Amino acid sequence: MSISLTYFDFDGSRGLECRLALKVAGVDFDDVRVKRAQWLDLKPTLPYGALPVLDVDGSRLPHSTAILTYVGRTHGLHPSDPLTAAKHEALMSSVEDLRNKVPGGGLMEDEKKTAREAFAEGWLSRWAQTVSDNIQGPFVEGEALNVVDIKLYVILRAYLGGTYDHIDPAMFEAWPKLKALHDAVDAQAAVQGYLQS
Ligand SMILES: N[C@@H](CCC(=O)N[C@@H](CS)C(=O)NCC(=O)O)C(=O)O
Repeated sequence: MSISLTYFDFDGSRGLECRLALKVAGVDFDDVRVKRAQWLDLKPTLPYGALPVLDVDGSRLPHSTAILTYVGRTHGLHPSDPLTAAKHEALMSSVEDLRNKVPGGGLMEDEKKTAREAFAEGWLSRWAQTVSDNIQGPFVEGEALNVVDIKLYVILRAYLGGTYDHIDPAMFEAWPKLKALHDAVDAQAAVQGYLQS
C-alpha cells in the first residue's frame, strides 16, 4: 500500500495531527511538505483548495478529520461502537470550529485584543468545559489513545504554548483534564520521536 500525506512545510495544525496519527499508528508514509513557491500551482488541483490531503494507492482523501478517522478506523485508534465513534467525531469537529472561530484575520491590533479576550471568556471557555466533560482521563476514552486525543493535543499544544496573542495559556488551568490529556499524548514515544526528529 502506498500512502502519502501532503501538507505545508511546518509542524503544526491539521498537518501535524495527521502526521502524528500516522506515526502513532505505525504507518510507513511519504511526508510530502509543500513549499511556499509550490503552493499557488498546487492549490487549484486540490479537492477543496486546501491541505492536508492523504493519498492512499492513488485515491485522494481531503479534510483532516476524515483523514484522522480513516487512520483511526484502520489502525485501532477510533472506537468501533458507532455512537462512541460519532462522539469522537463531534469533538474533532469542535476543534475545526475553534480554528475557524478564533478572531484575528483582518482586525487591527487593538480590535484583535478586544475580540480575542471576549472569545476566551465566551466561546473558548465553553468549548474547554464541554471537551473537559467528555474526557474520562487521561484520554477521552480513559486509558485508550485514539485519534481524537491527537487532534485535541495539537490544538491544546498551540493554545498552551501561547500561539494566540491575547489568549492567556493560564486560562486552561480551570480545566486540568485538558492539560492532562495534552501531557499524556505528548509523552507517547511515537509523538516525541516525531517531534524530536
Ligand atoms: N476543514 C479542512 C480545512 C483545511 C484548511 O483550511 N487547511 C489550511 C491549512 S491548515 C489551508 O490549506 N489553507 C490555505 C488555503 O486555504 O489557501 C481540514 O480539516 O483539513
